[in-house]
Amino acid sequence: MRKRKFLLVLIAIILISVSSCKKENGNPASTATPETVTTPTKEPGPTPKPITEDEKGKPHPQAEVLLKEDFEDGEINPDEFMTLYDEYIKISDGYMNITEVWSAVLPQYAYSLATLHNQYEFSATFSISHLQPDAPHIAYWVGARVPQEGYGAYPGGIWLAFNYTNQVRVYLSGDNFIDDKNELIKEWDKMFFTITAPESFKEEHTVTVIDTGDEILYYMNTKDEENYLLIRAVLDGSDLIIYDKNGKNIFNGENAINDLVNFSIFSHRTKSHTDEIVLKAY
Ligand SMILES: [Ca+2]
Ligand SMILES: [Ca+2]
Repeated sequence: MRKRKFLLVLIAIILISVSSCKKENGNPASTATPETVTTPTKEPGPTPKPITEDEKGKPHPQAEVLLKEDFEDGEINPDEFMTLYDEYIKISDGYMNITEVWSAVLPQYAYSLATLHNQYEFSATFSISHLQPDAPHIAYWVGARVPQEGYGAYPGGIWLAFNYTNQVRVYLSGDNFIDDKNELIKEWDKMFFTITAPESFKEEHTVTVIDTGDEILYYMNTKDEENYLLIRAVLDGSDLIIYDKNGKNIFNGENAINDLVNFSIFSHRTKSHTDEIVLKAY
């Protein structure tokens, strides 16, 4: 018995050393990892505050407010927020009302993940008074990694689109959706799947989207929970893996999400009433 164990161990050692030799002598392309080579010699730069694995991806109690617009002064600070089609934005009594056509609002910030901050937390507090069934894209979209154009018609972002029901659409770009004729869907307004939120947006809620660099998470507040997790999207190279609140895998597909951090709200042909939008970081 002992002899056999010894032999097995010996075989394992030989196999390991053969495979490591192969790696050393093998394909040069597979050994080219400049990031790991240059990291130790880098000049010491700023580093974000420590964050635990448990804190990561959740709204952080000590997150710093970077930009905030509560509409109390009747206008949107153009140094902090970019607006698209602002002729449809009407501000009154501390609310931004967008009740016809569409508009979008984007925080303007020089994001710096991993050097200055661990994560960015973007939230919008809003309700919807457009109370009739129509197309899924008639909604209030909250986006992360949004393209420079800032709204849903351009690819690259991940968006959750809210309406007066509990049905929330998760819009994704990339070759992820096929129609009933088995053809690839290319129209921006049809590239989605549906999840169910615990409460509708007839009443006001706060939606918070967090970007940690490798994960994008959406939360909303409910009667029972301050931060109810709607989805957790893991950006794993070319793969996009999405989980629900219970950790159940609800989507797997192509990761066609932009690399650069950028957020937006895009009120599209609905009637929306926004109390405030806030960008935080930790
Ligand atoms: Ca203002
Ligand atoms: Ca307000």
